[in-house]
Amino acid sequence: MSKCAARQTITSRTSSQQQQQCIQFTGRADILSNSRGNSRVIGGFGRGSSELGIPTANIPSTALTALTQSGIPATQTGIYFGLCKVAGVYGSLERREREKEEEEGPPQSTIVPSTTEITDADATVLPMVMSLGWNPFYHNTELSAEVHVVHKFRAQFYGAKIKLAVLGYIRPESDFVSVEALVEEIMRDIEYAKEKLGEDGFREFVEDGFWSKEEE
Ligand code: RBF
Ligand code: MG
Repeated sequence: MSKCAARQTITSRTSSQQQQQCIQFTGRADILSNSRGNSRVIGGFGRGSSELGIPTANIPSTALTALTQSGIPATQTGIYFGLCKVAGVYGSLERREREKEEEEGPPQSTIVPSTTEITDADATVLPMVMSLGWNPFYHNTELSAEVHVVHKFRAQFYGAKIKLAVLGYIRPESDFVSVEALVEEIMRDIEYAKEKLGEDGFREFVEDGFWSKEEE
């Protein structure tokens, strides 16, 4: 399989109208370590783990460009599902104070490098759900891509390389009345993703050569 084959069976959780669109936008997003080194997991808004209990790997905006160039237009914001693999060395995250009180977007942070490798048990092909957009619930002013990996990792993986195959569209982003309602919706996204990834046409991607390919 060289590319995500057109799968006529892709459905959205929300409406049949989306159905047409997601066929068009499924594609492989290979954003693993390229020569610009811009595909490492960075620290984000700091809400994923603490406030929602749903940790997300934040994809740097530079890598977002690669993502959008390989099939997903930046304008097609929403929630997607697919597979992902985290590998290589990781470090810890050091937060810097905000320069200005009114500054928007993610706080400045630095990854303190280390030589610790992701364990083999964590470096497997895993299900993921991805949010691409503006997080209307939080009124973000910056486009962001965040990946929640459906797996219990043994450690945080800031700075690690992440490889993604975006396989389908789930729903558009929405606003919610509460954090609980947002979390509930994300839980439904995860269930939907697991179900879809077990189906013919998706299951095969776990074995794809894409995952073992060495990157430059
Ligand atoms: N944020 C929203 O404001 N609206 C959403 O519909 C929404 N859906 C999400 C779905 C998934 C699968 C994930 C991982 C995140 C989603 N988020 C959404 C983003 C969420 O607000 C964000 O991960 C946290 O605020 C941490 O930055
Ligand atoms: Mg996060």
